[in-house]
Amino acid sequence: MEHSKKGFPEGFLWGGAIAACQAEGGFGEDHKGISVSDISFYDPDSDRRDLSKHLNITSSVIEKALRETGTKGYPKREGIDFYHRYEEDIRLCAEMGFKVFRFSIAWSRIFPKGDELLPNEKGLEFYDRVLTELEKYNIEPLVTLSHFEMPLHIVNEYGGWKNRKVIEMFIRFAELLFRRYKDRVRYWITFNEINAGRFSTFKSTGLVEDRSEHYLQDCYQAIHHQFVASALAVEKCRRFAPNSQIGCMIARLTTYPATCHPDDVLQAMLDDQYHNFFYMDVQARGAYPPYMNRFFEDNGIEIVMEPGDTEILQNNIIDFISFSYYVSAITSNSKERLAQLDETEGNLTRGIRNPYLVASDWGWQIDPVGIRYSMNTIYDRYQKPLFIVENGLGAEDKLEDHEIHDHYRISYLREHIAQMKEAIRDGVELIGYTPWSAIDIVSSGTSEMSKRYGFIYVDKDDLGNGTQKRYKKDSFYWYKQIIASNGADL
Ligand code: BGP
Repeated sequence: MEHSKKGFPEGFLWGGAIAACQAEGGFGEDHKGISVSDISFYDPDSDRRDLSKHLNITSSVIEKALRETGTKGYPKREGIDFYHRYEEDIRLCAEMGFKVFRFSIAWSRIFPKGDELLPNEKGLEFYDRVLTELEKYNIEPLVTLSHFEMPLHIVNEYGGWKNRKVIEMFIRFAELLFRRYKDRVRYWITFNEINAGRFSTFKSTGLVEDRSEHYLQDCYQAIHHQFVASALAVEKCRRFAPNSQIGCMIARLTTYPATCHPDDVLQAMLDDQYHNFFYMDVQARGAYPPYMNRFFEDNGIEIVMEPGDTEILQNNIIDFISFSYYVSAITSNSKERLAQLDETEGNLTRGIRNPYLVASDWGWQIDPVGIRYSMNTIYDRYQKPLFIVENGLGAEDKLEDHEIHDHYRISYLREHIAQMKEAIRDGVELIGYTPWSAIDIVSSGTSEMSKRYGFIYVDKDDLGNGTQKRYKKDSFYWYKQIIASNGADL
């Protein structure tokens, strides 16, 4: 890819992203198993319910709770019915000029329980068809192996990722996909937002959040197992799909010091290390960074490693770094200073409000400059190509006379793309950009349909009412123009 001084390089991969658990629906179809995401749902009467709060999750517990609320588990179990409507959805993305489409392959569709030795062929055939459709329009697939879709059986039977046995199950799944799709997929991501294992543990590692003294220990042990699994996936990818590239993925949690007090500046540095760099250091440099030893010591955590783990991590570093970027937050180490500031919502974790920024309707602070800052800090440290695989604005769009005037989304994206352009001029190597989301899908955090991110509107509400018809938003036409001009016509 030729990087010019002026803007986006030739061949830049413009596109959009979705995840199986939020888009596909097709729950239970063609032998799909229940996944961790399938049991978190929106309940209009008691705000949100997340069954992960139940310690003993079994499918009968789920079915009972779903019956009690009368929601049938809507909407995650129905998604936007991408399982049956993928042809139309991909055609619309092609109409926007997509060069790349990011999606995930649901583990629970291929190995419904997770611990089987043989895959579910029916599940694989669905992804064969999705790839055929993308090939029709010359759209590159960017495939996430794990996007909050672990089979629930693994949580019930094995305790999720804190159990080392899960590595083997995951690798069986990953190797199968590399072998099958080696000539059809050039870009892979191992774990979506691997740092979610610290913040949103249930959907990421299958760990139910609690206050026990083992909780942090279990969290980091589960994350260690994902690191090893990610590195082993890199190894398998190199062996079975040598023409493709494989990357890690984090939720970039950009945090500034609340004041110029040196303690706050230091706190921001520590937050960056613990919540962002730790995950990239292990996967892009191939070793646990020294600052984590102190963190583990201070928190009484001892990571159990098996002989050979250090070499596995060292020998299998990723090809590119991908990340999601939505918001920034601020931090301070002083209770007095914090008391003067408000809290805010954010991706995966809550934060402290920055008085210089405005926030979305869901309280996520909008900070386009933060994307340039983040790209520079990451690229400086690793000098590896970056891929921005999520970025966007969740908003409550209104359908008026078959149109959606989402000027707020256009502004959000325009300002972020302008800052990406600046970062490229700063020298950052950026492979592509897949905003969240290509099309409206169910929100991961709230399980609502009304928190929309797409360029394409899907007529469906939080209660499952609607025609499911697709409508092009104003941002659809705007983004088409951006892609056609390779980012020149902002
Ligand atoms: C990221 C996830 C996505 C996505 C996005 C927006 O954390 O990788 O799956 O949904 O955030 O979050 P939400 O849907 O909660 O607004």
